[in-house]
Amino acid sequence: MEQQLETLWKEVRELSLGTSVEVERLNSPPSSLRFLRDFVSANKPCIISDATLHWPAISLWSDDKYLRGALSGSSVSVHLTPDGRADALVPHPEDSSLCFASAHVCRMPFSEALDLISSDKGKGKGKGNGKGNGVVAYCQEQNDCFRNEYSVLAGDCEAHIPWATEALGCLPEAVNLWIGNSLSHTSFHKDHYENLYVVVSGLKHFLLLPPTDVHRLYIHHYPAASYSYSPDTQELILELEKPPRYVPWCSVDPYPSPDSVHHEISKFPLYFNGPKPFECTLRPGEILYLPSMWFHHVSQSPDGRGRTIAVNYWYDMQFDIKYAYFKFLQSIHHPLYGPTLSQSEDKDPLSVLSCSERTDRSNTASGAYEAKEKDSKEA
Ligand SMILES: O=C(O)CCC(=O)C(=O)O
Repeated sequence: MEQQLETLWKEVRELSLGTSVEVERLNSPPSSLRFLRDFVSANKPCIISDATLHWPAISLWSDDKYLRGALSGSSVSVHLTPDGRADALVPHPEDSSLCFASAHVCRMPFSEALDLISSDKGKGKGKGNGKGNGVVAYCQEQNDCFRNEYSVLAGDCEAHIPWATEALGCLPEAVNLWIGNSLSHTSFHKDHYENLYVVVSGLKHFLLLPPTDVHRLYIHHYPAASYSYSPDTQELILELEKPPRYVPWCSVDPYPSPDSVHHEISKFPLYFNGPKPFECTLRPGEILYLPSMWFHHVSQSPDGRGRTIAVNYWYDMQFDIKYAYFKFLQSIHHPLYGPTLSQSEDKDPLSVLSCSERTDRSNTASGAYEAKEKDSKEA
């Protein structure tokens, strides 16, 4: 089976995605027909340059006074972690194994959140807990937060991406805002959405792998844990969920520390010795089409004020034959892979929209929105 899977990874690149690690760039927005035919149906990413430079957000959101004034009465959701890695694998609080850690999520006045993101404390250099714990703040919540918490900014962006809406035949299910600093990282995962991702300020760096490469991410079950913040001690404490819950998550960290690089390569050879991930940096005014079920890892380089701001539009995906093929592929055991996802997680064939074996944020606290939405549709 090893050989057949390697052939699959190679053929998908040769026949459809291309053999370079670059994501195809379009100089202007495609027609809805071309977008549907060449990218959505092909489940293939692309970047559209000069797509949103006309949005008022591009100039207005670099002005702190404007943002603070417009959002002066608003409180927003902020994810707090010690090191900028939320929904990520970190050492277990009780032993040396890994657990899946969710951020401490709180609401605070927008100005306070912005100060925290831009300050030294917001960059993880604040008062520690003796174990190097600072606090890194990331304004985000994948629950349509742009249209809920930031509705006063609605006029600064388009409500939807017209050619994508026409191609996909629906309006976005959720529009989310992301404001982070250089430390905010999002670990490899996938989503069951067609994603149109727009950078407004700073740069976003994406690593992308197609769904056919699922075995290369070593998805295993990890015990769920979450951070809680104590305002008195200004510490984030990691606690395991009780009763225990297990989250299937990608094991690969694509940027291991120099100390651990050899160890990581030997643990995850299918990732490190296989085809390189697609790689791209998104600039203000550009849109990345990130197809449904593609694995993505996201990091960022801030603008002059220490921030990266982005808005993304999640459109419903079709749970069609591609999805069925993907689930079948995922169920195949790779000899180098270790234990596979438990098939018992997915007993009910009608539960495809709510099953917990999806390695995406529906397994996590921050993905509750997606899970809830999908479940309610299924019911
Ligand atoms: O910007 C980020 O940090 C993550 C974005 C992401 O994972 C998504 O849009 O699905």
